[in-house]
Amino acid sequence: MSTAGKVIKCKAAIVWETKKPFSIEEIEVAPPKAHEVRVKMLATGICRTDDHILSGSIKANLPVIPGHEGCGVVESVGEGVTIVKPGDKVIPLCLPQCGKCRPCKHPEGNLCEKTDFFDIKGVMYDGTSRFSCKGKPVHNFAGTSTFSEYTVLHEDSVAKIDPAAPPEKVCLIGCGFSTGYGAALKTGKVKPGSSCAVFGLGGVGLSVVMGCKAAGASRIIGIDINKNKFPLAKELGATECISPLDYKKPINEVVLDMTDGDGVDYSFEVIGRPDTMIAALASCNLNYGTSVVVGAPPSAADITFSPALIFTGRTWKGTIFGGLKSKHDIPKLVSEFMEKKFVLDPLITHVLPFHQINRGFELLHKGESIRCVLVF
Ligand code: PAD
Ligand code: ZN
Ligand code: ZN
Repeated sequence: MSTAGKVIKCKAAIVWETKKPFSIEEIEVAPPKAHEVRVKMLATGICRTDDHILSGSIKANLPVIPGHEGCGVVESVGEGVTIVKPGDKVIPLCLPQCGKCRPCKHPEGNLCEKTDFFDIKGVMYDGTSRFSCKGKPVHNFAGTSTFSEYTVLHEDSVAKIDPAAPPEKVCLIGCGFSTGYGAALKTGKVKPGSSCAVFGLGGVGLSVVMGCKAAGASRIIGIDINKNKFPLAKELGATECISPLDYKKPINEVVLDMTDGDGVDYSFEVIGRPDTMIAALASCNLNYGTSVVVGAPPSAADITFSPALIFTGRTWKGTIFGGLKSKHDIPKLVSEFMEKKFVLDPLITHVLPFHQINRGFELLHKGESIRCVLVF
């Protein structure tokens, strides 16, 4: 029996209060309105950004259903939707691409004006939510909310992908992989033969390592306080790995020592801490080095740094979604994955049923997982 046009009752993971585990609740998902798409989720990865919502370090309106790294199949579409139809396999876009705003039209831009990452509202374009629980509206996150059996996306936030793509793998292309890989190739524009340092070897940092390797970097220094991350980092392309905990001097001085005082050509901060953002900046060459901030800063954090760090010529950049244009680049990355141009399997250390989401976050907190994928 078709569910199109009807309210769907299903399970979702809700944050009612920060610093508490998710509650798995029965929710009601309203049908998609005009230019919206209702999607049945097949798989979703757990990204540190979801944990920032859970911990409250990124402020969201509560209650909220997080999750932004998923893959699903279209259940029904609202009026006027032509880009997808029921049955299409899709990746929700945590960074939308409306195609009409200035950043969408700019060749180097990707921060679509429809983005809901800053001053987070957690509602659809008409100001209302499609989710409710116990009679109360529930907010969405990043316009995606993949921690739900069904979600509703605006058509700006959906990309159709190869129907043969395995959802429990390509869901990573919805955020972590693309962010890291794009940070190296698109934002950093790493050159062949160059040296790189990657601070933080989680799912996103390891994707930066893969991007640096794909760009032809000859030296990739992986940096993490958790040495358990080192073997995989080396498997994916890191030429050496170091832990700041093994040294008395600041880690940027260690990187300078390792590079005859030159510093690396490119450094990437993939943790989300102001102190490591400065350390990464100071690790790249003082004249022609480029440092890219990938880690999401806590909502409340400011950075104090010496202007001398950039006065000598360093470039300091940020990146959102690896500088990629989501709707345009995601289907291409999925095709490249299907053509075996890069791997995702090593990043996926755990696969759990959706109802074990709290176990998945425990693995992240304990530093035991790289990417834990939840399947529905
Ligand atoms: P993760 O928690 O899996 O990885 C972070 C890694 O950093 C872990 O291996 C930690 O052990 C390591 N670490 C923590 N503290 C330190 C330290 N002081 N020195 C060295 N290493 C340390 O997270 P992730 O890979 O999922 O995400 C990384 C960051 O990227 C996080 O802040 C997330 O919010 C952000 C992100 N940004 C975007 C974007 O568009 N810019 C997209 C996706 C994720
Ligand atoms: Zn993410
Ligand atoms: Zn746009």
